[in-house]
Amino acid sequence: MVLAAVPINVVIDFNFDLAKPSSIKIEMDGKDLGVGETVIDSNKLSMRRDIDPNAPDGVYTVVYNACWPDGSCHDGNFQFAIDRSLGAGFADMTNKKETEIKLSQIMFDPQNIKISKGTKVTWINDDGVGHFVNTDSHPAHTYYKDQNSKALKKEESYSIVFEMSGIYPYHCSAHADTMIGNILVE
Ligand SMILES: [Cu+2]
Repeated sequence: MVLAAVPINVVIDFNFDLAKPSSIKIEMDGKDLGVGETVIDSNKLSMRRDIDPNAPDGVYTVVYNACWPDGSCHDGNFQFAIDRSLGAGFADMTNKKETEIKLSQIMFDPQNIKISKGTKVTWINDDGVGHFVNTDSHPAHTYYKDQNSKALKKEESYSIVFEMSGIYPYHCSAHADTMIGNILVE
């Protein structure tokens, strides 16, 4: 995955209960860009760690140690990249109090937008089929838990205000493979 800005956190989902001392490192060139402690979510199925908001462009390796309540642990890793030049392709909605995204023809329109901190984003369903707004990844929807709507029928809408800089990848959980979008908060 290549992100157009620094993620607000790195979250990893599991299908078993996590326990201490589970940990996440977010490494580039041997340096850990993670900030603060690794946090296990209250349902114990996800763990997350913040990342330095000034993390540079490049490829990151997430190295994690996931522990079970019985004390056994296993390691894993995966990569993601940050490339701020991708933000040039985003629709510029900065310096607005509010902006709208249509759910139209099973797509988010516009698909990728750039906004300023404090902007209210409203999604409106123009389609006859139901849609959702869900934070990545699918189906756990844990990256930014505040960005999860109920099922939206035609002409129904959903709004949230984005207060923190970073990239917010999201999707519609009814059309998770193709109906995807990004909010870049400057
Ligand atoms: Cu949909």
